[in-house]
Amino acid sequence: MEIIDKKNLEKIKALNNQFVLKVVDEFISLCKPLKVTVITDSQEDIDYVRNRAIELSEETKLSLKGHTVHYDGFFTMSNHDQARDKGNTQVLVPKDEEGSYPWINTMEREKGLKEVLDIMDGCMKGHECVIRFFCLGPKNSKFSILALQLTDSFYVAHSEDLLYRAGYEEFRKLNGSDDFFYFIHSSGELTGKPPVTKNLDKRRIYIDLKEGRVLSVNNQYAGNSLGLKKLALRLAIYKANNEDWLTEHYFIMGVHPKGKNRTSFFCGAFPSACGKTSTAMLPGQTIVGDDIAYLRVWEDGYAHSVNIERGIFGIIKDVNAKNDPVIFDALTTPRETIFSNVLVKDGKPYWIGDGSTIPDGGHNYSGNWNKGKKDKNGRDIPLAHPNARYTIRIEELNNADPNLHKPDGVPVHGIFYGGRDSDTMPPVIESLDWEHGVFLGASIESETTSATLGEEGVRMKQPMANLDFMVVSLGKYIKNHQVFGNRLEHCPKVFATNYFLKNKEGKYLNGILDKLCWVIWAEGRVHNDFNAIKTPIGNIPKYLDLKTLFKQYLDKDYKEEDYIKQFSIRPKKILEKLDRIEAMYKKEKDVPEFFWNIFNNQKNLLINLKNKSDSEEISPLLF
Ligand code: OXD
Ligand code: MN
Repeated sequence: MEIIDKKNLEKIKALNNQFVLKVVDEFISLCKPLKVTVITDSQEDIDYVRNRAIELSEETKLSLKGHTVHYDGFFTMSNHDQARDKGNTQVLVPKDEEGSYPWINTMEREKGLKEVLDIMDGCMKGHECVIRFFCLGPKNSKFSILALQLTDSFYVAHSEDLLYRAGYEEFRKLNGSDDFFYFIHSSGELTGKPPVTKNLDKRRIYIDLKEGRVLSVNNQYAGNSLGLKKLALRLAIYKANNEDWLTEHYFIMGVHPKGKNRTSFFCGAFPSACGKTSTAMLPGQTIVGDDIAYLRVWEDGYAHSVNIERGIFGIIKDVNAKNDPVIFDALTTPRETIFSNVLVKDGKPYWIGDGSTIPDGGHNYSGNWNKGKKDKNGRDIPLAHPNARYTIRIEELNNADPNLHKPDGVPVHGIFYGGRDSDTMPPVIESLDWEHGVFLGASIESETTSATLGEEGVRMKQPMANLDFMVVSLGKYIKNHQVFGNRLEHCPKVFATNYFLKNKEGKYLNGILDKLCWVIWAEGRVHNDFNAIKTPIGNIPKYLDLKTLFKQYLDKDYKEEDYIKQFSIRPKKILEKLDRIEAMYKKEKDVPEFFWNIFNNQKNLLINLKNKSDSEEISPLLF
């Protein structure tokens, strides 16, 4: 502890928590930083983090007040640190469990710890290490979990300040308990200016369930580095699924139908880069959260949910004034905002699909950039990375929901599950009941995107958009969903959405803002405002209801022929999907019976439908 000066050590000691001291001592000794700085909830400390990120060139100021840009490591279009690294993310398990979960990367705990602790030995040499305390969830709330972060990246520490609630004072209230998560992160050896991680081959993100901690090294991309984001998500999934609540990859939004004087709250899980944030930020609605929620059965008979975050780390690609007016406005006005992996010219950020005229040159994640620049493998380097991001606070937005920090959270009236599916499912369907809703969520498929490393456009299974973070068996997880809903007096209605349906020529069948109509329709269904058409896979909207909603909300004339194309049921395609689902779930040991009952029932109904008609697409008007 010699390297922590008296003032900083006093800040830790004031917490009266032996476990905090132990963790700090252990990892400072291992990582060997030059200096240690402890950050409390004081404005002075928080400003220090923001300023250090700039002094160290991890962030650079842009023209608009409060705006900065950060870059993550980049060597080539296929070797970079611009997305989540699923391959090097491992869940540490007891020896006899290694390799026994088909969808989870597991490694024997002792072996994994040895490997990562070896890599971490001296990883902070020459760096300043910052110690931060946060609260995952609202303060003074039954939902919340505290988190301790050690990192040598001021970009990470600054991002967490935008994204999470400060928790130093909450740690004081712990009364010495060791009931918190902790995260040790190091960018490792750095290269260049701005400084980026050099040894990407030694990037590791190891999740130690037993200790409630994650060790992450040789990376900067927030999905890998920020303890409180996807790393805490995994620890919380483990905790929730071994208790009686849920941790989900959900946004939470308030839906405000015109002329109704009511608010309904919806959660929604979509894989990364599938329209999740842009749903939560739809015009006329309010946002509670865009990424991660904790849910509990509440005294009023509803499930209540809280956003464990208070900010957004959103994908910036295709955010423009036309398609995402609310987000675009937030990003083009002065406020504390970190842009990452975008193009900068004369202090202004540019990104793919921003609707502006792109300059021919500037600075981006590959250094100096000119139109036509290629990596050393001859691949085009786009002006901004497709997974370039922005980080902002929700409470500063005009559309922030007033319940964001409410310790009781908000009641959940409905849940959406969505994926990137070009040819199988209609834009929106309503489940027949809760268990069918769990089945729909568990059967989400989605084509891969640039938010994770690897090839794009490959169809993958994405149960509840949570498979990347799954640290318990899928069977147990699905079962917990079933049980959770069955405990509720007021069960949320479940909807499956698909914003990405295309025609045979590969053209999208819907406009980007059409999702507003699906959301408003779903909200109306919760309150019995609309009738629906029952099909074997669930209930779909009636044409005339949608026609009215399109006019009212988007001022669009929604044509019946478009409705028919979008809402036709495709038994052949859906049966193929069921085959894929079957193959997946057959590999799991403990899939609950209700899942197979629904599966078999759906399959029979679809086979009947297919036998009745020669057409691959059955018009919604025929049901
Ligand atoms: C995210 C992700 O950043 O899911 O939210 O990748
Ligand atoms: Mn996410």
